Amino acid sequence: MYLIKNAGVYAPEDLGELDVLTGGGQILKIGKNLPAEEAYGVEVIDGRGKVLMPGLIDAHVHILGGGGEGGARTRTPELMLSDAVSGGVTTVVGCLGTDGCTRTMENLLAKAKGLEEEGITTYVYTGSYQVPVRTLTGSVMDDIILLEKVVGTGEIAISDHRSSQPRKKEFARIVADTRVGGILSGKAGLVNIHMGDGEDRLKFLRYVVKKTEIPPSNMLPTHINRSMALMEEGIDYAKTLGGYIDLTTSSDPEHLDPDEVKASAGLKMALEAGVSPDHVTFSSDGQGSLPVFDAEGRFAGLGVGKVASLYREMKDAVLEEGLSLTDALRAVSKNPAALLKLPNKGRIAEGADADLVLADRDTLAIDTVLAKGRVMMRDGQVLAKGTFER
Ligand code: FWO
Ligand code: ZN
Repeated sequence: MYLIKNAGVYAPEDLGELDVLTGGGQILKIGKNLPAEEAYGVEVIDGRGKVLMPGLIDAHVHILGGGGEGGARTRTPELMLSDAVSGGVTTVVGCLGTDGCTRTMENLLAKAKGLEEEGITTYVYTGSYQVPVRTLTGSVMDDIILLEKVVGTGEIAISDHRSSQPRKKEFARIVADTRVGGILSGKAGLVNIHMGDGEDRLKFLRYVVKKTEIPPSNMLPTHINRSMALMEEGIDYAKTLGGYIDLTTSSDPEHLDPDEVKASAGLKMALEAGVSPDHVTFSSDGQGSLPVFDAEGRFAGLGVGKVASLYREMKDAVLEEGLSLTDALRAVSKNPAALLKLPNKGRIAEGADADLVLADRDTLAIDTVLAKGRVMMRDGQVLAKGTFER
């Protein structure tokens, strides 16, 4: 049991300076001057001068590794536990990307189970870029209903030279099957959609919202900040159709697309344009490849996404863009939790999971991280290492 005393609590709403008691993997009590019952083995953590935030939720991580667009030597490495913990990320949703052949659903599920055993909370999307969707059971709906960790489908590529060039009705069918799979299993049924640089941009999503009975909350287009044109269309989609947009926080200066919008700047742009603060999320694309192709579509090099970029962009949204900590935190806690239908994640409340990040109030440097009530990082040092990490 841990009693975090006198921290500024951002749930993500600003609750002021409070004590938070955890035990059995949950947040048990939030209040003023909670007594430290040492007798029950309560360990006190001093929260003075610090802010306490919900553990971050990263809804797009290539936990198995991804890449390969430059040949086999460019297949990226898998996620290590400390990559997530050191970035304050306590929940991840794993996905496959371009390579849905050598990267398999069996492997993805095993990696998700491994990370769960090591101490963080994991889910996965079924499928990869490709259409028809490469599932485990042979059906999108069955994968979601029958496989506990499968919360949706993705990352399905559209408007991209690497997509399967699906037709809009094929796309609508994937969203429909995913939605019903979610309804029948009490899970999100969320389609994570990879947006490329193609000119059709969000046309398929507009089609689903306007021409079917499916609500926009079953679709999350990611990489919206990969160009200013897509950023602007994403803002319009969110404002006029109530759509949700996800900004990718990983970027590799060496392979930076000149037109790319930094996620923290994109969040400010969206909020200033009048997009509802509940409709913008960040995700890292961690361990995914960040490939660059030239005008003729030739591979021109690649970087690797980092889960740590999620926290960095949340921090920059506050320290560089001047957003409130609440507005910045929503994008990595409450909003992904709502879309993923994870009621016990992404918030500091009694009964919620004890996924918590304690950071310096001024620099937002991470001090302590709890995942499912276990201290994974303390005084800035990662304590919980993955099985094969030093
Ligand atoms: C983005 C994942 C991209 C993989 O367009 O989609 O390739 O399979 O590992 N990454 N293809 C990166 C941009 C948003 C910068 C992926 C990657
Ligand atoms: Zn992608």
